[in-house]
Amino acid sequence: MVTDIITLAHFTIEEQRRLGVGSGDFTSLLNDLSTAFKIISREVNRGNLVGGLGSAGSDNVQGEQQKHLDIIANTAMLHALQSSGHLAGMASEEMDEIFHIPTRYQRGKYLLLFDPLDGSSNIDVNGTVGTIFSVLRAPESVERPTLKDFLQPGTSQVAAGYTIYGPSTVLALTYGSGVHTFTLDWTIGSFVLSQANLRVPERTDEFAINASRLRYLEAPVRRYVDECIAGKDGPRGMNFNMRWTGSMVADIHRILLRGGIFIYALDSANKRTGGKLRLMYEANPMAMIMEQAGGMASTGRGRIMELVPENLHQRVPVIAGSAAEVDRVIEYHIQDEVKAA
Ligand code: P6P
Repeated sequence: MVTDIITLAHFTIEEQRRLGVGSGDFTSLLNDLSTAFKIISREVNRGNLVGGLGSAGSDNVQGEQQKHLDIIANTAMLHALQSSGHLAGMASEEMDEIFHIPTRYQRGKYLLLFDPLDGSSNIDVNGTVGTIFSVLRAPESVERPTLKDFLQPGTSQVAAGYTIYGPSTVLALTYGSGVHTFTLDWTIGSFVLSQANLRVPERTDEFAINASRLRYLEAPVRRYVDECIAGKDGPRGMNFNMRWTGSMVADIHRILLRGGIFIYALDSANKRTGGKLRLMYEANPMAMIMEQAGGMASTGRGRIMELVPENLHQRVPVIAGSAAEVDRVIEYHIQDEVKAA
């Protein structure tokens, strides 16, 4: 029945009742987050019609060229969430420093970190992009959080997820009891439950890597990728397919739904910066999604969510997806270290 729908708010309230947690603050924060996602989806969908494409003529803290939509998405997040009354502060890939909640608004107990428009290099060619977010608890009785209050390991995340702006706008969300997806139904203006308690398929025949980086890879990762490419005549005895969209949200969402392994490892070209992807608002939230869906998320040498952050925009290697495949890459790292010992 078309009326037989479960909205994001309804699902969250029921889940909190089932889990015996929550005071409604979190449901209200999610509601404000969903407002930001709707605004960003609208702006992404209108693209050039509102002058949203192209470069903004500025660089972000990463030294990367900002697109108009990067700034539009960042502003949408700040404006929709600063007055929620549930945040003590925010941090964004697009801002050097943490964002303090203006004194005219009530503060709350959560910290929100986000990449407002991941994969935005694809936006000018109508590629899939997304918003990645991570929710932490602010330390008790902290009125005005400082940077150190944000630097918590991924295991401290209260909730995490992403919204992918593709043919559909889909929110993937976890607050520590499974991963659930919600599709934006524009006809009623609500995110509607599409799948509850998703599980990443344990095994896969797909891998995701930027193949132009093969020559930079460390031995264990290079071994894994070469074995996939060798196919059924190689050590794996099966053929693999490769997908790389240039948008982490799109690759992780595909892996969440049909399995796979996402690899942006440490390599000789990015070793100086520690990797490419950012720990606080890309790797950690995606790691929580993967682990809550039965997958894994590793640097190759350790669990991503156990890293103690040293700075807000810190980069890390990311090897995430189907457990059996991530496990194999970790095993190759161990074998490599034993050989080197
Ligand atoms: P490359 C987008 O810039 C991003 O941060 C991720 O979304 C994506 O997976 C990766 O970088 C793509 O990197 O080096 O292949 O362009």
